[in-house]
Amino acid sequence: MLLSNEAFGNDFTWGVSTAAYQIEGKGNSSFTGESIWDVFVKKRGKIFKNHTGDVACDFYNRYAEDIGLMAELNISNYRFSISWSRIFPLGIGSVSQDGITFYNRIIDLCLALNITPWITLYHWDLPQELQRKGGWVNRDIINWFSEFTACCVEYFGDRVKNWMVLNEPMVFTGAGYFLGVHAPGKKGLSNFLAAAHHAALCQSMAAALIKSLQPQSNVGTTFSCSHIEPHRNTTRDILAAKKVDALLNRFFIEPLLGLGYPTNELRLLRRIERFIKPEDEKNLVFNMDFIGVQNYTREVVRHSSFNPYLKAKLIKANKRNVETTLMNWEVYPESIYHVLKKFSSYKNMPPLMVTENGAAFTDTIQNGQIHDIKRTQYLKDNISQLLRAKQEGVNVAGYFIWTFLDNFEWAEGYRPRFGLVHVDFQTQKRTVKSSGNWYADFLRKKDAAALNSLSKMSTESE
Ligand code: IFM
Repeated sequence: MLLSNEAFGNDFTWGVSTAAYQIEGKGNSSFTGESIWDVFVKKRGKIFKNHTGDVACDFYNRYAEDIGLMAELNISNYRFSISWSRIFPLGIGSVSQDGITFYNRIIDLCLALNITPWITLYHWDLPQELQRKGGWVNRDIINWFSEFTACCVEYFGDRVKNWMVLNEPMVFTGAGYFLGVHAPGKKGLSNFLAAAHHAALCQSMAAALIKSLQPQSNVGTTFSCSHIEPHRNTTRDILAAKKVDALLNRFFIEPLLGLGYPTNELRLLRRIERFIKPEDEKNLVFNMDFIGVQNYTREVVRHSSFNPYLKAKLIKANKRNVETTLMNWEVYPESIYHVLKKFSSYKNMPPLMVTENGAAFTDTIQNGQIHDIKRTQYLKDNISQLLRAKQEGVNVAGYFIWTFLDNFEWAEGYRPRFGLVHVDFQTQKRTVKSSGNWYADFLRKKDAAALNSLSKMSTESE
């Protein structure tokens, strides 16, 4: 069956996503403050081959060329994040006009090229000055984040309507404050639970703040989600899968919907109570305009007595004899369908948007071209599963590919490439991959369909 965007309707949002630290590089701005990632990448052994985001895709200097390329590829929605330390070099206090100017230029160029900007406020690059005070573990982050949010709305809200508060709170609190494998490299249950609770509060309270400052805005937040399956159909594996589901999928959405943290399935979450103040329960709840779900794979889970917290273990994809991406994530397109069904089954769930989906595979350049057949197939299969969910009544309103440019993939450095556009990190040359051309073509058909229906309307009215 030929996959066409027409099946999704004319008001469906199609786009691409990026994040500041992964593409911008420091640029030549001497007014930018340090972020926790600037510091973390300098610690030896934390990042693949000690790569850093110092230059990345040099988007800071090349944004005009890149956004121009986006327009050439018929991409009409661009989700990007604001680097907090470019706006507030010290995290709070005085605003850097240089940072404001940089994002103003991006927004203005997008609008001039008919690309709608979607801003993510926090995609993991906390100002280092705030980490010195404890970062997400310090409850003062609620005030710091409010100041940053209000500043972004004040400077950009005259042209930007679409906001995403956090990118994947489970990942930045889990990897950054429990496992220590992402910035700021902190470990332990107590750090994690404090950071997670403060992130959950910032998520709802910043959304409420945006709405109060800009009532016509479209506000959401984004969650990493995976379809979870037990390894075997045994009571122990089923229980283990439920616990992992509570942690990976339910932890942040349920308090936002007024259901509280999923402590029944995951008793260790009860320890979060010591960070909860009386007024928090109501402050955790907010009626978002949309919920962003980000899906790449599924997880298969078994019971394990070696894991003291969860009594569960994820079975890595390379141990399961399945097709994998360079992240060692199983290629399993049905996951996006299951995740959408699961999220839409909550009462009062606002419209869903897939705010990230994509894959890293080995790309080879032959005669100056990259035929990334696997990535193209991955995208087609995932979009087909999205359509399946939509046709079964799931209220899903958009889809953003992760990502536009090959970029800095956090602890994995530049090794896994997710982009629709290849970046030669020596020369900064951009080459559109065949997946990028396929997406352009897929989106172009939408224009053709719109033109057809317009010409049909004008013929009918004659
Ligand atoms: O690159 C990341 C992104 O920053 C957050 N979501 C998952 C992507 C792929 O790992």
